[in-house]
Amino acid sequence: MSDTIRILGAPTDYGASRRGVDMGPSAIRYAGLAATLSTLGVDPLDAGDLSVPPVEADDPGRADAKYLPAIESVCTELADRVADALADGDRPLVLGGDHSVAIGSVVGSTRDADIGVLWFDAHGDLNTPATTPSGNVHGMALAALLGHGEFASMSWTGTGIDPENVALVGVRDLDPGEREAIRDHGITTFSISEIDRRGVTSVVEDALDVVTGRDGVHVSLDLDWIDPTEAPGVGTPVRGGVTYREAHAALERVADEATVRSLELVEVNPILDDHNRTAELAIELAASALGKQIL
Ligand code: 4U7
Ligand code: MN
Ligand code: MN
Ligand code: MN
Repeated sequence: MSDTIRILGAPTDYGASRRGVDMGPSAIRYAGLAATLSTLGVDPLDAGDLSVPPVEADDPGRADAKYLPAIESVCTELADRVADALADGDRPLVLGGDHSVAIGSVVGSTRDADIGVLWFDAHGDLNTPATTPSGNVHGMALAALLGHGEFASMSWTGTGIDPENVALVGVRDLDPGEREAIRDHGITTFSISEIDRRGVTSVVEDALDVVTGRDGVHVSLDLDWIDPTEAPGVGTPVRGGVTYREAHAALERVADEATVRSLELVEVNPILDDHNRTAELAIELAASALGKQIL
């Protein structure tokens, strides 16, 4: 694999309840993404933003999966762009956008490979249209990728990923249907309480045991995984997240132990942010995941 990181912006907020994450790619670029990547000795190649179809804001379509056709269109294009980057020997770095864009990133990353998926999030993202309390597809992204419920019949979300190759890290806000999904499908899940008890390094090492050993790992980083005092610019903040250093320690372990095949930074909402600090943190964490050395 070359040392080129291909940046793909996916400026959509159709999967979220609050507007603003569609400006995530701009905020992350503005915070100095390309310059930071260059200091790591990798070549940033900015492939620009995907086109996002305009939709009528007051017509989300079905209430149990809002804006689903628009999300399908974005994710289908994103999957192709991610797969193309990998076929050219570049590593894709996807900038969300809300977490529904992960459906495109992971579908693209698995197209020609057998991968593990590491999902850092306050939430499980394991709802389906039948269990969702909100109708927001960003809360269903992982369920879609695993083909749960109605997603089993949607070919654009299909990955064939085995739930045994997925790890959820840092969750602290699950809905009843998500708990059931974790139990029924045997998805390895490390709660924030387990991080409290055992420490983030040991927990992430266990998560890495689950996801490594195949062709590479997709790292999905929802910025609401981090405590809102450090990452206030997210649409669905949940108190009690990992600290600044815990987040870095986790991604440093990822860089040490895994082949990061594809990476995404999602749910940055500049409207709710404090002087772009959440976008800055997203970049720093990407640098740690890509092997930034302190010494
Ligand atoms: B994110 C929620 F009900 N579970 O489904 C839902 F709490 O990508 C939140 O992790 C989903 O930010 C959050 O709407 C999705 C809710
Ligand atoms: Mn999420
Ligand atoms: Mn989340
Ligand atoms: Mn969120």
